[in-house]
Order: sequence, then structure tokens, then C-alpha cells
Amino acid sequence: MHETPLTIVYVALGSNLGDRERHIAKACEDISTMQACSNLVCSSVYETDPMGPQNQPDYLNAVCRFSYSDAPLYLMEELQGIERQHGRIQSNERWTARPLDLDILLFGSERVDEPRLQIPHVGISERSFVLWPLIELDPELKIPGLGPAKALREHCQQFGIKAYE
Ligand code: A4P
Ligand code: MG
Repeated sequence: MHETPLTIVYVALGSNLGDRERHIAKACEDISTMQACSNLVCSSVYETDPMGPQNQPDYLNAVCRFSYSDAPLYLMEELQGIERQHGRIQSNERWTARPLDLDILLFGSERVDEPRLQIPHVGISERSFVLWPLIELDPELKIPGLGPAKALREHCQQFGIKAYE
């Protein structure tokens, strides 16, 4: 049987509708039960002002890291399935409120540039709400093509980020 090697993956979690804390915690649990996933760890949770339209609630954000034994596009489809289970409705408008958003930030050192999937995630260098939890999980993390996450964090917009108690 063909064995796919394990890849270390980072996924961003965001929620600004419904029981935000529950959506984040349950999504981590859902991801950890995917067949191709092992050794999941989740960062702490941060609260941030919305990026994009301001007439929406504040977000809770976190990042999880795990080992994954299948392909990036398959992971994206699995994550979209979890978003739907959390009541996510496909909207034509960008950056609108949602119970759960799951974005693939990094897939090992792979770079993907396909119509449906770009990795590293296009917003990774500009968003406090992904850089802070990424650095919490790996202080020495380097983003392929962009350099140390810590240096990016210094120059990015902060979106009023604070630890969520
Ligand atoms: N897609 C491409 N690359 C990826 C990737 N690396 N991971 C495609 C996941 N999906 C990827 O995503 C639209 C399409 O992106 C997918 O169908 C997939 O093919 P979506 O989640 O349906 O739409 P979206 O999230 O509304 O759009 P977008 O541009 O992905 O927005 P973001 O970047 O996800 O931002 N403010 C705060 N404070 N915190 C947040 O977490 N999040 C957003 C959404 C807006 N404002 C926020 C936050
Ligand atoms: Mg998204």
C-alpha cells in the first residue's frame, strides 16, 4: 500500500458568531479525529477586532498544529466539511461573520499555488491573529519565502489582539 509521509501542518481557527469558544474547542477536537491527523496541539485563544467589515462581532482566533498523512487539497476538503458541520453558510461576500473559519497556514515547507488553494496562506504575514498563536506554538518558526514569524509579527497590523480568558 502507498504510504504518504507525515507532514507538519498549521491550521488557523476563527469564530465570531454563536458560542465562539465552543466552536474553537470543538473544531480542534473534530480535526484531531480526522483519520490522517495525529499529535494535534492547539495554541491558547486570542480575541481580536474584526479585519474587514466593522459591523460584525469580535473574533476568537487560535492555531493548531498536527501531523497529516494525506494531500493538501484533501485536507482543505476535510476542513470545509468541519466548517459546514459548525453551521458555516457559503457567502459570496468576503470577510463576513462566521461561526467557524479554518484556513491552512502551512503544509510542511510546501508551496501550493492553485486556483482553489494557496499555501502559505496569502494573509499570513499581515495578521496578528495568526502570527501570535503560530509563535506561541513554535517561537523559531520560519515561513517559507517570508522569513521568521517573529519579525513578521513586529510589522503586522495588531487588530487589538489580547489573550482571551
Ligand atoms: N483557499 C485558498 N487558500 C486557502 C487556504 N490556505 N486554506 C480558498 C483554506 N482555504 C483556502 O475561503 C474561500 C476559499 O479560499 C476557499 O473555498 C478555498 O478554496 P472561505 O473560508 O470560504 O472564505 P473567506 O474566509 O470569507 O475568505 P478569505 O479570503 O479566505 O478570508 P480569510 O482570509 O479566511 O479571512 N478578522 C479577525 N480578527 N479574525 C479572523 O479570523 N477572518 C476573516 C476571514 C476576516 N476577518 C477576520 C478573520
Ligand atoms: Mg477562510
